[in-house]
Amino acid sequence: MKYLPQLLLILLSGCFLFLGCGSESNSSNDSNSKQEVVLGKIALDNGWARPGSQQAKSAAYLRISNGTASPDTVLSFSSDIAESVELHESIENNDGTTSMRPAGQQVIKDGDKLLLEPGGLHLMLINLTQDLAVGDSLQLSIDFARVGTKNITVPIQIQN
Ligand SMILES: [Cu+2]
Repeated sequence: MKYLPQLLLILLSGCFLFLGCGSESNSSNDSNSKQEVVLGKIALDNGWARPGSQQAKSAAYLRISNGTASPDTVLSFSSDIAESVELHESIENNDGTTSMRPAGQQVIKDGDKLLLEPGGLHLMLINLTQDLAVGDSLQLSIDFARVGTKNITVPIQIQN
């Protein structure tokens, strides 16, 4: 009975060593796989959208600035007032007219900006669920591969 406290101590320290090893290996696993620390942030600003009628289309514009230390990819767009949102680019045809086509997935390098503005890249808000008049606002959600979903509320106006 005299040695019981010592025995407990040995058992306990054995436990701590074991736990210590366990948690160490866990944390190194995390940093190798899923856990990723994002420094800086993705900023959305200069947003606005054109007026439109229910069931018709509108266009929205904004600036996306990648202030993080790594490139990020824009995966998809959505809005609270449109059935779907597509990224388009305006192009000038050979006959001088302009048209637009879906733009591919955009990668924004660290420190870089993606500009969505009239005559260039823009968001097409398809099948509006309500009328949009000057003075109204709508919400845009943007899904990024690294930083997740970012939201911005933009005003309805005629021109920026
Ligand atoms: Cu378009």
